[in-house]
Order: sequence, then C-alpha cells, then structure tokens
Amino acid sequence: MSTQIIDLRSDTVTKPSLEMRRAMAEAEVGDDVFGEDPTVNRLQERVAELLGKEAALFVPSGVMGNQVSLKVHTQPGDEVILEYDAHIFNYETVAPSILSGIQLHPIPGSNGVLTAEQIERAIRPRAYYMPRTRVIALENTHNRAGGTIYPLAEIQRIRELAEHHGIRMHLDGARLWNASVATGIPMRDYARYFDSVLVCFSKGLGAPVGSAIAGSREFIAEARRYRKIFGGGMRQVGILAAAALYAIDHNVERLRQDHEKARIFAEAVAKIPAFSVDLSTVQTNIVIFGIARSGLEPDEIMRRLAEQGVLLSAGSHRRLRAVTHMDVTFEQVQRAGEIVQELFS
Ligand code: TLP
Repeated sequence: MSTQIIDLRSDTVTKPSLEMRRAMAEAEVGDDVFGEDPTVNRLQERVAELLGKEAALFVPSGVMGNQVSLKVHTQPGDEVILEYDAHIFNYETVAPSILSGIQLHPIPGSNGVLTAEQIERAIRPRAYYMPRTRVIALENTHNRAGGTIYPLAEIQRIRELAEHHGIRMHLDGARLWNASVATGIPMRDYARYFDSVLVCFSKGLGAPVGSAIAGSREFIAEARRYRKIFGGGMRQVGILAAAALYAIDHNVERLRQDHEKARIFAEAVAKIPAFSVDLSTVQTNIVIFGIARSGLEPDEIMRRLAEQGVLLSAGSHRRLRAVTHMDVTFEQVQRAGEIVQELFS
C-alpha cells in the first residue's frame, strides 16, 4: 500500500474543487486592463464592501498586493515599521528595496504583535539625514508567529499614534478571514484602521490564484498603475475572479474547521517531550513548534516525517510549521499527530 500524503506545508496547497472549477468555467469575462471584466468588477466591489473601503483591486498574489500598496504609500528613502517575523520582511525577496527604494525597520514583537509604545520608539525624528517613517505594516493573522490574531484594541492604539505622526497603515491580511472567523469580528472592523488592506483567496479559502487590495478610490487608482508597472495587468481574468467569489461565498465559515484541526495537531505535538509548542499561540490554522530539544536538524525531522507521508515546512530558527486547510480531513490531521508521536516520542 502506498503511503497517503498528508500535506501540512501550507494552506496554499489546496486545489480548486469541482464546484469551484465549474464557477470558473462559467465565468463571464472581458479585458480587465480596460476594466471590462464583469466578474473581476463584481469581485472588487464585493471585497471593497467586505472591507468597508471605497474600492478594491484584484492582484495575482499576496506579495504583489503588499508591494503595490507599499509603492503607493512611499517615496524612495522612506521607511516602513513592521514586526521582525513579518512576511514582508522575511519572505518577499527584499522587494521593498528593489521595487520602492525603501527601508524596512523590523521590531521584535510578542507572538507577532507590536504595541503602540514599541512602534512609537521606532518612529524617526524629523531630520533630513534620517529615514522618513512613512508606513506601519501589521500582519493579521501573523504567519511566522503561528497564525496569531492581532488584538483589535492594540490596532486602535497604533492607529491613533499613526494619525498623530501622519503615518499610513497597511495590513497584510492574507489570512484576515481566519482572524475574523476565529474572533467573530467582521473584517471591516479590522480594516477601518488601515489605509490599505491585502486579503488572499489562494490560502485557506481554496482558490487557485489571487489576492485583492482595498483602500480609498484614490489609493486604488494609483495601485492600478503600479500593478501594471509590476506586470500584474491581466486580461480575461474573470476566470480567476470567479474562483475567488466562489471561495468567499462557500469557504469562509468552514475555516473554523481548519482551526479545530490545528488544535488537534498542536495537542498531539505538545505531548512530545522533544518538541515544544505554546498552545496559547494556536489561535487559527497554523501550528509552529520548536524542535531544539530533539537535537535534530529541521530537515532531518521533515525528511523522516515525509517518509511516513506527513509534509511540514520550516518555520523560523529551529521551528517547524504545520498549516491545516480544506484538503486535509480531521482523520488525516489526527493520523499526522500520531505519526509525529510514533517517530519522536
Ligand atoms: N505565505 C506563504 C509563504 O510565502 C510563507 C505560506 O505558505 O504561508 N502575506 C502572508 C502573511 C503570507 O503568509 C503570504 C504567503 C503572503 C503574504 C504572500 O502571498 P503569495 O504567496 O500569494 O504571494
């Protein structure tokens, strides 16, 4: 019998379901560079409405959404304050310096969360020879911190600070859906504190491709220019927008199940003395756990697990990451937990 693969590397590995593919096949399309794709327009209106913003723009990826947003908000020589483990700082291939000529100013937070006081200390005094603090970028949920949720009250305090200093706020909300489902706080209640918000359809929502950014009409008009400059102007892309609309209609509430699956896996890992996991950080669909006590290299652990069909990915230093999603069942997650216990207890 061949080993069954339980792929917990990321929620990006999900494949479009038959019903989603049907919605894609039936999508009405047009040339979106001319603004003529009705399905894209419908998606953009839907996202703007969900996030309580004037307008939204469909973009090919989360990285493009973040980078276009930073480009619109900044001038070369500006600085962006963000958390040390932020996706923008760690996994976007130095794009902010390459594309916008800006510098990132990372500060270590607690489980991905920065306080207003920490940010205040990082804001530069106005002097022509210093970087100009232009943007505060937050991430919710926070990927590398283990899918943790940003407390709304802290976001409010940070917004007050940003307004006081004339600084813009960007939200990397690739998994804002998860935060909203877990807390019951509507997405727009998070989004209102930000000048720009990124959301992704290609993670827990199960669409094959696609993200969106939202903000003021003026912000989106500029974002559309930079999306084109960055090579992200797409044509009959309603086929992908249809997948995103299908995902919004059918796959948001079910994220709750992914969160339950993550807890099951985390509790299995917590029983292994060689590993360490802070269960209080397992708030959504990501489990980050430490492996230092095992004395094994991350690659070695991942190799042994892969032999048994369980795929994980590397987290930050001496940590591994498991992400639950719609293409793994409760039974598979349970089995993955047992395999980890069998191999490393
Ligand atoms: N995250 C991916 C990897 O890049 C790590 C994953 O497997 O989790 N913001 C956040 C918070 C993300 O987690 C990601 C993707 C992105 C932005 C970028 O999205 P894409 O991959 O669509 O460019």
